[in-house]
Amino acid sequence: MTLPRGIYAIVDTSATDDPLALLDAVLRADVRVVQLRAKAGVDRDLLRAMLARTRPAGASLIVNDNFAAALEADGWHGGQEDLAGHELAILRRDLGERLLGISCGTPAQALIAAAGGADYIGTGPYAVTATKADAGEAIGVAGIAAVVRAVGIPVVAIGGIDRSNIATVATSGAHMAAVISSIASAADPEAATRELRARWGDPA
Ligand code: TZP
Ligand code: MG
Repeated sequence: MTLPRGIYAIVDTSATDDPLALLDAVLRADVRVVQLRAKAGVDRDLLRAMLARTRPAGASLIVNDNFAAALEADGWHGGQEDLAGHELAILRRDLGERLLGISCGTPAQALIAAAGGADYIGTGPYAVTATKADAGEAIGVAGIAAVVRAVGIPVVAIGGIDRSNIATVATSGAHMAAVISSIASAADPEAATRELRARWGDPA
């Protein structure tokens, strides 16, 4: 499946008290790629309730970390640590048509993920973020652009992306911008998402 360009909204259960309300807001703002990030574990009832919203909206729902849960959804996103002890080719095979996204900190990691059949690469952090304690040093436009140049598959930039810097992130050549706090902590998440989309360059 091809990833559309634009905003990749991550519904992180530690960043919101009401993941379904947040999901509804981003779907109203026409986001078409959503990730469920639940570091305390994926609640299957929540996942199914999310799918009941994303499917009619024509949006893809990708599950972070939990591969078995991802098989109920539209894709899986894993980091380098999630790949340890797994054969990328087997994960790719088991996902079938579902999306496979891998977080990569360097062009070298991205090349390996792309060769293993990833549909997209997540890379960052673009800027300093309080959302992920072990996100590492900010890599900026140059770091994202280096990953974009290395691979022929879509790159999703992540980390510290907000209304003030998203237009700059777009200059990296990234295909999408992934956001957690700039939507989850907004007073009006739908309006915040629309503004991010506009600043990214998405048509209204
Ligand atoms: N991976 C790298 S940075 C990050 C993740 C999950 C956190 C992104 O959150 P925010 O709030 O958009 O900076
Ligand atoms: Mg992970």
